[in-house]
Amino acid sequence: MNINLAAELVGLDRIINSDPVAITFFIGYMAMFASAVFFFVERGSVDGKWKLSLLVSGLITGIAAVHYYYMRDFYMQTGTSPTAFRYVDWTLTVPLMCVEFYLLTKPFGAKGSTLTKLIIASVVMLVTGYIGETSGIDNNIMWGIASTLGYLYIVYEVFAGDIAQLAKGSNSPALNRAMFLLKIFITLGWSIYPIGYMVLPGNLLSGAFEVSSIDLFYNIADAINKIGFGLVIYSVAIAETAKNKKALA
Ligand SMILES: *C/C=C(C)/C=C/C=C(C)/C=C/C1=C(C)CCCC1(C)C
Repeated sequence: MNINLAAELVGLDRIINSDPVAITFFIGYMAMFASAVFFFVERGSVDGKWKLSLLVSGLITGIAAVHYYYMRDFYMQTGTSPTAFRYVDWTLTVPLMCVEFYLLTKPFGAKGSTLTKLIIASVVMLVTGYIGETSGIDNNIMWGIASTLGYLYIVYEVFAGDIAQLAKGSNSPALNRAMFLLKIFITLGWSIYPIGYMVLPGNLLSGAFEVSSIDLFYNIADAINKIGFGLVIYSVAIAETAKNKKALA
């Protein structure tokens, strides 16, 4: 059997023909997997209360790795967007990112109700986004707007709401720097997703990019946001652990 035919049968021709979407599914899978291993192992080198934060970072990237494994296969076999897998992944991982904000501000009095509000906002954002992506050309702008309201609520909580107020109570430079970076992630990093969504037929950027580039936007955004978010938390955990060791010595 000819090598190209064999490759086509398993969908590998997309990689051989250097399809950028297929390549980012591959790299995304490996990067998520490697990051999950890193966060799980590094749990061992941070102080008690940070272990849970690193565990959550490991779960976020680990859950994403499993979904990328399936999404990559789905894309290779069909050449279409694995939208359902994508949203299952986000429905699990975005609330876990809210948990990270909660854990960071818990020492300064974060309550369960703050976490609940963030999780409700993320579910609103994702359910309406999913309906928008699957309900066809006529309504995706409307659902996109509804989803954006959920997104803006999360941004509000982190910039001016409970999370912002609580973080002010901390006098740790490492935590303040982390909050600053996480704000950049949720404004610039997370804004890549609605830009990808706007490439859908009938939406504001339709025609500006190929439809398949939606997955390119989402794959790049996922790698930046999930791994970057985890690394920011890792860096505060390491800094705070070192500070405690010094204080004890
Ligand atoms: C790890 C996955 C993350 C951080 C996913 C974040 C997803 C979003 C911020 C999605 C936002 C959307 C809008 C704001 C409007 C259009 C529909 C969405 C769901 C793409």
